[in-house]
Amino acid sequence: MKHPGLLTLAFATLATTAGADVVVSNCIIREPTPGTNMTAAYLDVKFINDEATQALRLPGPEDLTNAFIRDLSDRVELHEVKEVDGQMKMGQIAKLRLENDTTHHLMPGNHHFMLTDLKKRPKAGENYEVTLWFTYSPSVTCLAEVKTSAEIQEIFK
Ligand SMILES: [Cu+2]
Repeated sequence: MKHPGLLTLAFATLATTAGADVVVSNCIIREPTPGTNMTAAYLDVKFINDEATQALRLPGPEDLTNAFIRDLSDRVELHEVKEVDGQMKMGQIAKLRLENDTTHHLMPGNHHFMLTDLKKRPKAGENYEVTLWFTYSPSVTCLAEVKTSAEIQEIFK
C-alpha cells in the first residue's frame, strides 16, 4: 500500500462526520412551579443528512423519539401543542420528524419534553444530563441548565 497515512485520514474524517449528524444545543429544564410534580425540557435539534451520513446509514428523514433524564424522571414524554376548539392543548406524540438541515426548536407553546413523577425537584442553576433518542442515529446527550419560568419567558420572548 502506497499511502497508508492518507487512507487512515479518510476513515477518520468519515467517522467524525457520521458522529455529528444530529446536533443538539440550548438544552433547558424548567424549574417546576410550586405544588406541581412535573416540568418541561426544551432544546434545539438539527439533523444534517449530508453525503457522508448517507453513505453510512439509511437515507431519508430522521425522527426524534424520546429523551431520558436519569436523575429527574423515569417518565419523560415527547409532547406537541395544538389548537383544539380554540384552546391550546398538549398531548404525547410518538416521534418528531426532523427535516434535513433544519433547526427544530422544542420550546414553550411548541414541542417539548414533559417530565412527570419527578425523583427530585430541579433548582435553577443546576445541570442535568438529557439523552435524546432517534430512530437511526445514536443517542446524543446534552447538559441542560435549570432555569426559572421568568428566565425562560425572557429567552423565548
Ligand atoms: Cu407537555
